[in-house]
Amino acid sequence: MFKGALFDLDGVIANTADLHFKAWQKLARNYFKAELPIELEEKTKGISRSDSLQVILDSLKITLTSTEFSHLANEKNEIYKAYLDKLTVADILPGIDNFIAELKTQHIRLALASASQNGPVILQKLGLATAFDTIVDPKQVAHGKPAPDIFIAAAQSLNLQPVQCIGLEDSIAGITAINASGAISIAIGDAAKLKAAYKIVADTTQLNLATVTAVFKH
Ligand code: B16
Ligand code: MG
Repeated sequence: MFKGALFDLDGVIANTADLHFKAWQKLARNYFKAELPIELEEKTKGISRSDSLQVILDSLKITLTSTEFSHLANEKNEIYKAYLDKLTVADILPGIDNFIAELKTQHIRLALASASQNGPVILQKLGLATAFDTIVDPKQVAHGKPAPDIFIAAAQSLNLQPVQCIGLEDSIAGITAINASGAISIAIGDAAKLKAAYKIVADTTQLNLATVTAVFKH
């Protein structure tokens, strides 16, 4: 039986993944009069704000000074935070509340392993601030997803080894990170995209103790 659950946030606990891309689209329209190619939505999922901006600039073939880069990254965050204003408990993805409750009945420890610097604020708005034993600060890890650092740090924060944990993710970068950490990866979303995961469920309603216990053979 596993002892820890390492949760991604955007796209796993709440549907904020959509809001991130909406904010990038608005930024690109405002500053570059550009429409972002839809494939950038997946390419920016799970990776840090600055890595996402770089992916977008590369796609648009735009070079910025470091001052301009920081300004745009901050602007995107302001747009995103305005979207977060409306976030409430009702925005927790279906099934997540029950899943967390089930994990707690088994004394499984929970860590947040989100790339988002807005993670603590979002958990507060969702009424989940006390649900997690630990929250990893993404600024404190050397390499962002797809590197394994944040999942290794999340397991360590629970005094566990990654192999004693499951990791839950909606992004390709996140699944790569979990696999490299040694934890058992569980993907939520499109099976064709997330095929590197150990187990894939179509949506959060399918996350439950029985399903994740069955995949954990340790
Ligand atoms: P912020 P996750 C990630 O969150 C998002 O998937 C990604 O789109 C975003 O760029 C990143 O957080 C950084 O977010 O700008 O709020 O610090 O999926 O790892 O929970
Ligand atoms: Mg995510």
